[in-house]
Amino acid sequence: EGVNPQEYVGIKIEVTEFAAEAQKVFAENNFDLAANKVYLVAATLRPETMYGQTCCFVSPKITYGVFKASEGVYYITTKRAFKNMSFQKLTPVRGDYTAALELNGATIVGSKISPPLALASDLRVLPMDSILANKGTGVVTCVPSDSPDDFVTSRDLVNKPEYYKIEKEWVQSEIIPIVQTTKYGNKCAEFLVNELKIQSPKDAVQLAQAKELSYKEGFYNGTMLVGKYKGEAVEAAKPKVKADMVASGDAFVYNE
Ligand code: A2H
Repeated sequence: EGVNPQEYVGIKIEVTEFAAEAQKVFAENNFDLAANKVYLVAATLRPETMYGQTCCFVSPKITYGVFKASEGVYYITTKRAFKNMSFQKLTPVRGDYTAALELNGATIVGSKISPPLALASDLRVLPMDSILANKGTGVVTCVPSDSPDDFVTSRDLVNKPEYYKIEKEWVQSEIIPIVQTTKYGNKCAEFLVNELKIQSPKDAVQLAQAKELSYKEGFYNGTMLVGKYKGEAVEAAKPKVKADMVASGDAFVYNE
């Protein structure tokens, strides 16, 4: 972790139906899923792109905690992230980060979700091997129009469903344009992945470059194509979408 604090927006993604494996773990821990709302909390730097969500990524290599956030409300994040939240007045008891139960990422894959603002429906939790355990919440919401990592991971999932132990149908194939850019069109991520000839989610060096280029172009030369701030510059729309999501209770600001 660097010297400068990083501000993320924590997006609350409701899990509407857990995968069978996960349901078993909840039952074993006497956790009543019918009586509580459980959200995956995804850390993002691009709240204005949330219209384009197509799935939510977790890592099969990460163990997540299910933590009480308020009465009847639980968050799924890494222990590290919830610990940080507990010192930022985002949880019921300062410094309390005891999980109600733990779930391996692999057991959550296939769960049905309902992400805020998403234009697509019937979305699922899918695996992403490149998620880092020591950044954000360990949960990444997938926006394949604007994130090169999300685009390449989604493409790999469609091409190798057996390898990833998923159903091909769980991957949303349609990419909805969210931001119009000057240099890279309205599917920035796909454009840059092709331009830089990125083959796999493991091409970390080129992906970092694509991420940098798409982030800058989207922020400084992007225009919203959808939503309440359609037609506005991304630079202007971004803080407004963030504020709206925080006000509606769909998101919160989280620092690390
Ligand atoms: B961003 P930074 Cl549309 N491991 O959100 C790997 N990646 C992670 C992560 C983790 N533990 N936690 C968050 N991230 C991703 C949206 C998005 C993002 C778009 C475009 C670019 C982009 C949708 N995914 O990120 O290392 C999250 O993906 C590129 C800047 O803290 C988060 O924002 O700079 C971003 O990486 C945080 O990256």
